[in-house]
Amino acid sequence: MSETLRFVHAADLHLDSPFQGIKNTAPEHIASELREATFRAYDGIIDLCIERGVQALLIAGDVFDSADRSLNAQLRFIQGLERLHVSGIQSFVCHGNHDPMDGWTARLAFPESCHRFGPEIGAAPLGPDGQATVYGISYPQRNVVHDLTPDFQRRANDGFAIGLLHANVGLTAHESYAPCSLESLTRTGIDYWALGHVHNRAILNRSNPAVVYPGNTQGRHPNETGARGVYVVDVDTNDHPAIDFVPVSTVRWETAGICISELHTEQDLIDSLANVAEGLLHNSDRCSVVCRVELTGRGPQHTTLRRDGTLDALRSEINNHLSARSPFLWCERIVDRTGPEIDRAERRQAEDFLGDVLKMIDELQADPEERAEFIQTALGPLYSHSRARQYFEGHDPDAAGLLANAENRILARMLEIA
Ligand SMILES: [Mn+2]
Repeated sequence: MSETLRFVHAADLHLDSPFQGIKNTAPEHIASELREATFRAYDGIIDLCIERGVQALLIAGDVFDSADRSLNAQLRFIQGLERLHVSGIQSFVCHGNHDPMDGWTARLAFPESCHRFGPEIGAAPLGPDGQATVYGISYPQRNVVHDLTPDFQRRANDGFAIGLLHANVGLTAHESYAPCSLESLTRTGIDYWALGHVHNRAILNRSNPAVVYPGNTQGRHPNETGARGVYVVDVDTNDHPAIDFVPVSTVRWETAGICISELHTEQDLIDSLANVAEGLLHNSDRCSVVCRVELTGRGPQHTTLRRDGTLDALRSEINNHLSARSPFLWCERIVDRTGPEIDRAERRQAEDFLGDVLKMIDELQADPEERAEFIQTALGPLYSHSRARQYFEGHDPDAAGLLANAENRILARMLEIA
């Protein structure tokens, strides 16, 4: 390649995500800001492309949150592409499992500079002199169970070759979303794999070929924490890509933990929660925050936390102070994993049933392998259940956490101090 190339690689915009869970509990201004969040992130990407003077925007699938995409989402998506078009920036789009081609699509006019890939692998030139070529394919329907990469093959006069694909690299064998491997991606001769599907950003390989997931552009639930964004990619004259993350999300999901062992009064508990919430908002780079707080440890406040209505009252106390600010913080949930204050060491020494249980738990906690086996046996029926198992695929249970939780429940029941 004779000239340098700059593009933005985005994926998983999930435009018009409903944020269903929060919508029902949060005040109107927060619900509407969340409803707008995926669009604001997208508009931020368009601004970024124009500010950085890139040649192209690549979007690797899941543009829309559902196959039954709203007209509003489609119109606003095109508005962004139009802004790029006016600035002389090309766009390349493929669709994934959330927005496959058999979903409802309005017949709308796209700008000429936008290339949308169909259900067969296609190629399109990038740049006025064909300095790069983009290959891509869209999902015809939600499930694509085979590896699509063998049909991608670069040609000699492609320039810098980019593959735009929604796919699962190197995960479980039973994946329904175009499973492939680093080896199969490398065999194609493509220089940069602009992937989508995995929502946490990851650079699986930096070059020859670069294999990159930018992650989603706006977190949508408690497991999608922190800043979310896109990669700006600069390809030098030796075809080496420099890959730079730029956040675009306007609302961040965060989780925080508080240990109650040193909190003696209810006021201590409230102050500690307020400090943690202020800290999250302070460190959010001027983004709004939706947070979940987990309370752990043993202490005198456990009995207060177990009283009806306590968790709701604590949550309201935080939200009354911080949800009206701009940027706002909204505590969506406080999870109580605390235990009663007891002299555990003494109980453990006792020659009784509870002493035996605590000794057994300690042995399991000290041996990760035994512990995992014990928990797997206990959860076996759930993991092999014909309907439940799909929700657990690829998720190992948090054995230590489950066991600690079980201990707390056993202690609470047996000592009747819940
Ligand atoms: Mn997705």
